[in-house]
Amino acid sequence: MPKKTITATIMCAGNRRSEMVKVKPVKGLNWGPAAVGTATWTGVPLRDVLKKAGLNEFDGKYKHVQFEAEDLDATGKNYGASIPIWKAVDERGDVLLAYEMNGSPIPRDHGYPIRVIVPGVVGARNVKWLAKIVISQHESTSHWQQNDYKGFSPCTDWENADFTKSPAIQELPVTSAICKPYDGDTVNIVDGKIFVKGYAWSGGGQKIIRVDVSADDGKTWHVANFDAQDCSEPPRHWAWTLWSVNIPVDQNSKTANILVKAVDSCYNTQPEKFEHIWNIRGVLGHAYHKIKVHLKQ
Ligand SMILES: Nc1nc2c(c(=O)[nH]1)N[C@H]1C(S)=C(S)[C@@H](COP(=O)(O)O)O[C@H]1N2
Ligand SMILES: [Mo]
Repeated sequence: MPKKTITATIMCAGNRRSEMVKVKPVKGLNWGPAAVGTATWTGVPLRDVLKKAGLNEFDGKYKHVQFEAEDLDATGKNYGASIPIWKAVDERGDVLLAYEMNGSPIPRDHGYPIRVIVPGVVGARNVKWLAKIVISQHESTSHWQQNDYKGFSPCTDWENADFTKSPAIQELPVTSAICKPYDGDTVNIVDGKIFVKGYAWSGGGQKIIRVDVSADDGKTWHVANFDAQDCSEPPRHWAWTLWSVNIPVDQNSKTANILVKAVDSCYNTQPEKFEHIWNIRGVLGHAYHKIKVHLKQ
């Protein structure tokens, strides 16, 4: 079976939960903007394996592909997830049964020996330590597919949350983050400007078309340069865009509030505040990334 290599960003649904908990407590680990990674993955296309197993993608008999893993959760059940069948059989979906990460066998922590790579889709469906594939009429019955990794209104609490009413997260919304400087750093001003860099990414293979950065709390915006971008044909922009900008700052001020927001090829962008997207599980946290730095002349 011919192998295939893609570069894809794997983003946790709880990326930036640490900012959401500042609004109100949520359930889940306190990930910051680093609950994300990008790697080059090599494997065989899942569609080829399904075809070889006799799946006729057009007969409409099956709606989901379920993945079961070797690891067990706290209740003793195997980790599991599923994706819609269209994503699995579409040649442009690029779903891989990967056995190499960055040209070497996948490290144990990242899913050795086989990991499903579902590019453009939330980390939770990129199942590591793959044990079993099931094609089905139904989504995975795992806790992670049914009763977790779903979005809710800010007014929903654990008493009134109905997990059957929210769809499982698959493609994630557009997001971005400042990686340098860190929040609270002291930054040198050079020719009236400071240097800021980070990443931007959108789910579903959407391309990042622009990144806007502000160093005055949103009064003025500057368009960042792209230092690395996934140049694949749409809709296959699976890897993040790395951006940077030299941004003018108010030299009379001791501090600057830096904001970033990205725009994807659907012209979707990020919400301003975590307050308005807060949810009980702290997922889908893609509000503007905001840091405060101290300025040094
Ligand atoms: N088998 C298995 N696969 C899994 C998980 C898991 O707990 N078990 N966690 C998922 C989640 S929630 C994320 S965000 C990614 C993290 O991938 P990484 O460890 O390569 O960064 O793996 C996904 N695949
Ligand atoms: Mo995750």
